[in-house]
Amino acid sequence: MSDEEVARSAAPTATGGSPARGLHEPPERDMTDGGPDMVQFLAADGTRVPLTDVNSPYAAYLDELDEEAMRGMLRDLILVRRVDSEGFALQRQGELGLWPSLLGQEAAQVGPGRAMRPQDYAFPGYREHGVAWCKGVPPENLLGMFRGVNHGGWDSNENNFHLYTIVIGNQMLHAVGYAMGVQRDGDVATGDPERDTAVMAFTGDGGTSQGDYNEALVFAAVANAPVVFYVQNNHWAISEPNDRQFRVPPYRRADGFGFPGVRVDGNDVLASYAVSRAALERARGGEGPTLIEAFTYRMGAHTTSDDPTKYRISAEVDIWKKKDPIDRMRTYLLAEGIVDQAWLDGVEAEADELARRIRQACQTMPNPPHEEMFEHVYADAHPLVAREAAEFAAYQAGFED
Ligand SMILES: Cc1ncc(C[n+]2csc(CCOP(=O)(O)OP(=O)(O)O)c2C)c(N)n1
Ligand SMILES: [Mg+2]
Repeated sequence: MSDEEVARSAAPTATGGSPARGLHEPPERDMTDGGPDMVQFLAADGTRVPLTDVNSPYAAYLDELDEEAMRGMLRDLILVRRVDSEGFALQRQGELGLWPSLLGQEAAQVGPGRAMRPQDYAFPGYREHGVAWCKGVPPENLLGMFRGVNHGGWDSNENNFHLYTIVIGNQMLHAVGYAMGVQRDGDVATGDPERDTAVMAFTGDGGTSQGDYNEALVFAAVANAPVVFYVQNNHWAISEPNDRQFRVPPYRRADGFGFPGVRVDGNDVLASYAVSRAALERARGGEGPTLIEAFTYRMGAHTTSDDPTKYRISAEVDIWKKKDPIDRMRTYLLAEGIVDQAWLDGVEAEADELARRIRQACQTMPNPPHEEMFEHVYADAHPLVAREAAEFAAYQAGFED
């Protein structure tokens, strides 16, 4: 039997419960093909896609990119992947309780991350390590929550990157609320590029099924809020595939809310950058929301607690391996002579150093005082929390040392 057949035959007993669903049978249509509406500039083999009606509206943003910026994009992709693999390793070595990997989604995150201006505010889910990187959040700060030593680990307002949100879709409402605040502060459509502000809200394909998501889109549309909804369609919501999530793809659903929707190749950093630039400029200019669906793939498990061989076939993963976001940008820049092997070796050395830094920061993170868990629950003191904190202190005091 092939690996795939073995996995298939093992699935019913391995998943347990009743009735066992077994491995997901992909629908007959090719779910790995983004279709003719998808904006793409870099094909999977690293060659430039000719201009078409679909991608040409975004081409001007790429003309602005000089060689330094292109190299910066590739460097970000490589370093972000290293941050991620270090997070994964630290979990496996018992240093973190959990790690949600972004493997395969680097371009889907570095594109919008680099398109945002410093004043733009990002509202992430829990997998947006690449956006965090581009917004300037030190990667070691991402680890605290997954090590269980804090509830966040960074000041949202320092880099305009909100704390991770585990409650699926919830951050979409926070983002729209913030964007409506930006509107009321008058920081939209002033024409001042340092002042005009957009908000970017990140969620996944699974997030689009949540009430919060749909409520947020209604509010944003009606308020004409300066927000960009960025759905990373990585094709899986834990073990739920796209075909159990929607019949009409996320980008087309924007029409029903009353604002533009666009599907972009999330494994193409140039395309995800250019499409994000356009949507952010629309928002800052007072033209309202845009929905971007970044068509990508979750190459790894949902988190380190998950085993995707229980529910998806390896053939699907193999198809996506050939669409790798880093390989295609590297191939393109090598062919154009924008980078060479010496430059790549330099970035690899930088990645090694970064991994060392993250590891050391993780292993030396102090355990917080127990009382700290009662802080920041509410903005102001709350009698119930105060009582619980006092009870806990009394309990702790009951121990001899
Ligand atoms: C409101 C809510 N329901 C259920 C969960 C459990 N849960 C955690 S991740 C997840 C799947 C999310 O999938 P998707 O939005 O596609 O994001 P991805 O993990 O693929 O990045 C679910 C259901 C949760 N965290 N919050
Ligand atoms: Mg998903």
